[in-house]
Amino acid sequence: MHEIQSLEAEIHQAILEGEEELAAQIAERALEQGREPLDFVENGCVPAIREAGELFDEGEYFLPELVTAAQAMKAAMAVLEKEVGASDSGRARRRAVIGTVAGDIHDIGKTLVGTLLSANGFEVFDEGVGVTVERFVERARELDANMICASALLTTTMVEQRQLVEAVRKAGLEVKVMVGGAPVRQSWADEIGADGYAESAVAAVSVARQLLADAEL
Ligand code: B12
Repeated sequence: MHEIQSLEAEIHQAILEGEEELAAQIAERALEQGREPLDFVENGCVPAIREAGELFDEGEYFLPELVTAAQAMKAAMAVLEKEVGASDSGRARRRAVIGTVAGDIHDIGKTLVGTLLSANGFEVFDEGVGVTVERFVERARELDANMICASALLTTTMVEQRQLVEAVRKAGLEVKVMVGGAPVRQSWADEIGADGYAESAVAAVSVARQLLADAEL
């Protein structure tokens, strides 16, 4: 029992200290010990990066420390993501274009959402960060996607989600738009006319499934 707690505590500390290699090693050890990768991401890694954010807010951390913490988190996630159940792949493929909106470089949450969607039978096209509205629309059209997932982490970039919804409607695309990211709320999704919102990667999978079931795909 102690080992379980200590692995989480260890990765927490490794991320806070920006220890990239160590974080990856701890993630490997967690897998070797049969830990469920998603649980480990959510209970070990996510609280650590959030704490790094709080320390940044409080002036305890400066940007370089936040950057190295994020790098350590990504190194751990790269190890853990490989093992996030590929078991559901027999399901009918549904196509999702995912990205972080223009002007925003935060990609940890977006990548987690993409990984989980893909582990749950979606074909995911990750366009990375700084994705313009035009690019989202163009990719959705050329891939004949069922869904666009747009992540925004800054209050200043959330407006891109509104423009995205408008552009998708204007283009007449039959594609659901799902929005998310730390500052995004259901009320914002409603206000901009998005089809869906989820507060976490796990919830994003059920919302996506529901939206596409509603569309009778
Ligand atoms: C790590 C981090 C960084 C890293 C990003 C590294 C990377 N590769 O992503 C670095 C250091 C580079 C960074 C830079 C900056 N950051 Co920063 N960053 C954070 C921090 C601490 C954590 C974000 C994170 O990864 N969380 C963990 C993930 C797992 O959570 P998540 O992103 O919320 O995603 C989950 C859900 O939201 C949801 N979700 C996410 N996307 C989507 C999409 C869809 C479709 C759905 C359905 C769901 C969904 O599912 C995810 C998993 O459960 C946050 C603080 C916070 N509390 O969010 C600040 C924060 C977002 N950053 C902030 C700021 C200000 C900046 C900078 C402007 C700082 C600067 N002065 O330069 C720059 C931004 C530059 C830019 N143009 O983008 C502010 C934003 C404030 C605001 N009101 O807008 C925050 C809130 C910190 C703060 N309190 O000041 N940052």
